Amino acid sequence: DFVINLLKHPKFLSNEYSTQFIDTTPELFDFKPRRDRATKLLRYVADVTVNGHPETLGRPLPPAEARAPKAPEVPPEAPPAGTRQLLEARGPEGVADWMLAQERLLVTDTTMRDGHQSLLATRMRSRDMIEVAPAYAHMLPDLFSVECWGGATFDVAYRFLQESPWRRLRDIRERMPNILTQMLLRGSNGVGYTNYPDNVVRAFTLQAAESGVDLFRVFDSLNWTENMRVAMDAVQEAGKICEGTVCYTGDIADPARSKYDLRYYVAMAKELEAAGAHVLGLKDMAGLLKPTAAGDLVRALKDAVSIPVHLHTHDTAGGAIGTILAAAEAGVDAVDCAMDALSGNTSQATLGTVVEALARQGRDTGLDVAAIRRISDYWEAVRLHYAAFESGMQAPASEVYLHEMPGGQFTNLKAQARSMGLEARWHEVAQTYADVNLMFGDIVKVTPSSKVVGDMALMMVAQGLTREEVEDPSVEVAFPDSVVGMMRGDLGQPPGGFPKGIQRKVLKGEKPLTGRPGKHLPPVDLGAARAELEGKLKRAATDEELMGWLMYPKVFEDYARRHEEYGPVRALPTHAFFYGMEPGDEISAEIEPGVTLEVRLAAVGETNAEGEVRVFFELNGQPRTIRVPDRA
Ligand code: BTN
Ligand code: 3PY
Ligand code: ZN
Repeated sequence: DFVINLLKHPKFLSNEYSTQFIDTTPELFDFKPRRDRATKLLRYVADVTVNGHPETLGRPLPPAEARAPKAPEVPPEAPPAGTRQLLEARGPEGVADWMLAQERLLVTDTTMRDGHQSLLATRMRSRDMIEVAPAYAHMLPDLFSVECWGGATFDVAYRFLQESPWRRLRDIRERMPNILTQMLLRGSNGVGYTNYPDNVVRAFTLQAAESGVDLFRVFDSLNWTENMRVAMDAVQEAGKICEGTVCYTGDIADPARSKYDLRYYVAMAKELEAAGAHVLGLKDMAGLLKPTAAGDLVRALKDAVSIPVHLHTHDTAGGAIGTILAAAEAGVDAVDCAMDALSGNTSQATLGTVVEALARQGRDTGLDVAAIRRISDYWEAVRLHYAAFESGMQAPASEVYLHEMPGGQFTNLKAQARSMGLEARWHEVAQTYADVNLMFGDIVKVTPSSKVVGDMALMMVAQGLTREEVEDPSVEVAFPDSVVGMMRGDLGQPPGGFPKGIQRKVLKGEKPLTGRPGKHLPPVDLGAARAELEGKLKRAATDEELMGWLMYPKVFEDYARRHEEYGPVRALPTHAFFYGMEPGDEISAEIEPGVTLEVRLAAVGETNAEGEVRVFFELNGQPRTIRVPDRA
């Protein structure tokens, strides 16, 4: 290896070689297979410093005043007991009974999952969450739960952030041992975009429980209870809290949207209770639930079921606080909010504001507003570093009542529109999204059904197609694969089925499924799958890795390959991860417990004749030089 490195070295090739060269050129010792983690990380930082990060190129930069976020300090002793200890002592039914007995309004903090999914295209890195987890444990032990896993965060962690979602979960759990961790699970779609075989859904759910999830909010993207049972059963098998969830769409007060009326929601709530839900989730993923409707709906649900009701809503139109206060008045047991600095607009209602609104009243949350402000200050500093992923939404918008896009989809769809050159035509995309919904029979739009509607809407705007043209049997239309899959029944069945005309046109004569997709998908041989994965990795795979690969084979393989090349980039501060370093910058990266690298960037050289740049670091005080290609 040494000789090969020497022979290939540009200085050697260019005759600048002397005997001193070997001593002054440490990269000669960077044998590829044995390259250590520190060198891999330096290579990553050097590469991003020279070439930029593909995800942030051309996007707005963090403001100059952005500093390293500093989480509030916590005392060395263990944090006070919380809901997590309640679950351990009394089990999931015990937690549900306890919820019903509380007079105060229970609160979930969604900042680490839906908050950044809805505001920052899901791009928040684990390090920013893990650093503040102890502050949550010590300063807000009365939170009901912290939603920190699932939904889109799973694949984004592997795909764009080059980190393991499982490791994130274990780290948060360890540093926040007293508050329930909560995840969003898409029923038979797992944390993916289509149905998986039943045994994969079960194994994934059990693994999530094992790795640290306490409360599972399980939903189905077409509100089909049948398609939620495998996941719900697995949560119960694991002894964790099963929040069976009904998704809210339309408007119960609008007779034109009678498909989704009060009776519809009550009927589904009863199905979920009968299916063994410990808690009933009411998931208003787009923020369509208006205050008066919230009061009526919560009263009806509380009458219909005997399990606690947990409300999730979004502030897209600016009305979430009104919805939450009306629901609290009507007796809802728990609600979701996001820390102030990551709240509002497509995210959740503002946590501090909800707490203040209810203070010294019957439903006082008991949460400490000073603690909320301090933790929110931390999130404010974190958010600045994600400027590249801001949606540009400047104000709440009642347009959501037209398009009904989930908050968690909004920033992602906008980014997709931007990449297709359609950002300036956003309001057309929104109108088309609404048209597609009606063309598909007025369906629940939440991942993955919302992605299908979004794909179709973008395609129609890009190609200038109207709903009438798409529905016209004589107009040739190339439908996106996701649309074909949904019309075929791959995601299950919406109430009343899909409209026959459009279904026939999309399927071109193919016969749709009407049963549960999981019933037709053959089980995966997990032993054989592991052997295949281990063959690709050329090493043993953990159970977590196997589950990551089963959910997202290609995304996981790419992640694993990059991990070989760049090492534990999760340890880098966010600014260094997305922008590299400037000469004089110093960072710390804890690459494993107790092993911290202190990195200083000394200088960046000129691009040489071979198109390479030398980047000069100090690593724990020792000089290190890294060469990277200049691809700019
Ligand atoms: C990603 O692929 O989006 C995240 C992993 C980082 C890829 C690194 S960034 C430095 C280097 N330059 C690239 O274009 N890719 C790698
Ligand atoms: C997701 O599934 O990611 C969602 O946020 C749905 O609201
Ligand atoms: Zn949401």
